[in-house]
Amino acid sequence: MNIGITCYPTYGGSGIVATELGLELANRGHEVHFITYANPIRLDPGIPRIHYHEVEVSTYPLFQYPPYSLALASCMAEVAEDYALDLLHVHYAIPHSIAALLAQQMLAGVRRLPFITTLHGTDITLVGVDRSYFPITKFSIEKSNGITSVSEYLRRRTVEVFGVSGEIRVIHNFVNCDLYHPDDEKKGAADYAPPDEKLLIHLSNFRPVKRVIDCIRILAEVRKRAPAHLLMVGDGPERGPAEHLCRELGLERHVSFLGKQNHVERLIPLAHVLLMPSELESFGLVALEAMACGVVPVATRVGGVPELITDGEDGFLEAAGDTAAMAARVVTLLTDDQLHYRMAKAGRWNAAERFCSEKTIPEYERYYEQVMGS
Ligand code: GMT
Repeated sequence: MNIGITCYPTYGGSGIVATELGLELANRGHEVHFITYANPIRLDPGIPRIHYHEVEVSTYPLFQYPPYSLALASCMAEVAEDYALDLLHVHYAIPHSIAALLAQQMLAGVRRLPFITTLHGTDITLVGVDRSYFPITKFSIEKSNGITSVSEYLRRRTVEVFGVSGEIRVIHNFVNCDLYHPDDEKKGAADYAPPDEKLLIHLSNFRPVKRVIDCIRILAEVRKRAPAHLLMVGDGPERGPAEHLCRELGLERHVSFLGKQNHVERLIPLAHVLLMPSELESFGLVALEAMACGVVPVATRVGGVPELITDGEDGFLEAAGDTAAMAARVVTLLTDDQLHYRMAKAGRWNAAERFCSEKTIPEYERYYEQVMGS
């Protein structure tokens, strides 16, 4: 198939899923065309069957807001025609879905261009419900030729909030279990902390919904009972406040802010525990990546997270904001090696059995064929 993929190429779960999906599809022999405003972060150049088309958004003094969605629609239509695309797959509804609809209409009479919208979370739970975006989000979802959501929770929310009556296919996020795997020796941890300190890790885009500051509070509690060092990976608006809190609590030496990292599969396995104290996650991709690496997630019981993590078996779930409970779970994992071993193994098993790319990519392929044939 010739597949066009549009996503936010920046540091966010939806862009990562779209990029990994494109790579896996190319690996299976499909031609994949990324249509984005920048090269997606996990996309290294020179990969066979991967093509990248940059959306250029010209500015003009009259435009207070450059019309990105229009430039995107034009680029989608152009690429679809030039490269005989069979299908567009857009990740994150706003504004990608409406741009795909425009591209489809621009090509009417020239070629058929069905499009699939994958809903990721904040496009429904935060941005989509905003009054200014609600009607267009609902419209673009209803006009999509196929809709998928990354969790059952998100499917339900979409039906509740937008009253969508058509099918929303749940295709859970996935992980490449060959790339993301445990490192039992964790030798690289010595680059960050002395040998008696185990590593905790947090990765996100540091937006308020991630409750990044809770990670610092959790570490402060944990260190009263067990030696630990925290790796903070990513960047965003909450980084400043988190660094400030570290200084206030005298934790500077025990937290490393690493900024945005491309090869997180090399960092995650160094840790013992992942902290994901989010207010809301429609899925929680980073928890899946951690489980594939044998790193036990201590997370919140929100959104679609319980579809991935079974509390007490392959991770721990607590209420959002309950940093004391999360800290207690972390201490248990750092001090009880047998429990940690059991839960790490269970997490790896869950990731490999239920969420590995070999299982999920064919689900997307089958859905593409269904949508193209309908
Ligand atoms: O979490 C973010 O802020 C980024 C956002 C995105 O769309 O880029 O992530 C959402 O999509 C991820 C990939 O499907 C999910 O794993 C995240 O749970 C989801 N985030 C939220 O629902 C807050």
